[in-house]
Amino acid sequence: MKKAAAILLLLSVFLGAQAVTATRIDIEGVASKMEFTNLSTIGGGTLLNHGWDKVNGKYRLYSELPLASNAWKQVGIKFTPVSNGEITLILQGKWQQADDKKTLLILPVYYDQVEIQGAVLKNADFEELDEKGMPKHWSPPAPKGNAGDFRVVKDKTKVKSGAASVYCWQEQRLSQTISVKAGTPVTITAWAFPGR
Ligand SMILES: [Ca+2]
Repeated sequence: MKKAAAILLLLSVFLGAQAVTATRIDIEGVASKMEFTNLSTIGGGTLLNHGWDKVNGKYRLYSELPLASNAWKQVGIKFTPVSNGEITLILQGKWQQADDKKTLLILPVYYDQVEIQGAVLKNADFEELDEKGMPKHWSPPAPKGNAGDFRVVKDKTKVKSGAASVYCWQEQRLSQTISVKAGTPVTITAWAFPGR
C-alpha cells in the first residue's frame, strides 16, 4: 500500500467548531492529459497545479477560494485548456487535519447557482433531481453515514437560487464532466456559503 493511502485510512472525520473561511473547486484533466494556462480566480484566492502530484499534477488544478462569514459569496476559477477534451469539475471543500494529525476536519460548504462560460454545464443550479433526490447530470459521492454526508439542501436559508442547493466537503465531492476546447477560456463561478 502506498504511504499516502495508508495515512488516509488512519484519518477519521470530525465535525469541529472551527469556522469555514475558504473553499475549494478543483479541475481534473488526467484522463485526457489536459494541461491548462492563464490560471486565475474570481473573488480572490488561488488556482494552482497540484505541486505534490509529480506524475499528473500538470493535468490537475486545485484552488483556495475565500468565503464570506455567514453569507453567500460568489467564488470562481478561470483557466484556458491547451487541447480539446473532457475534464471534471469538482465542488468540494478544503483539506485540513485537526491538531491530532489523525482527524480530517469536515469543512462543509453550500454551493448554488454555478455558472460557466466557455463550456456547457448541465443542471448548474441543482434544480433537476433524479428519483433518489440527487442532482441530475452530476456524480454525487457515496454516503458515509456521518454528519458530513453530501446532500441536496432545500432549507431556504441555505439556498441562493431556485429551491435547492448542495452541501459538499473534501470527502463528499460533487462532480460533472465537461467538454472544453483548445484556447477557449473557461470561467466557472459558484455561489458559496460556509457550512458554519
Ligand atoms: Ca439552486
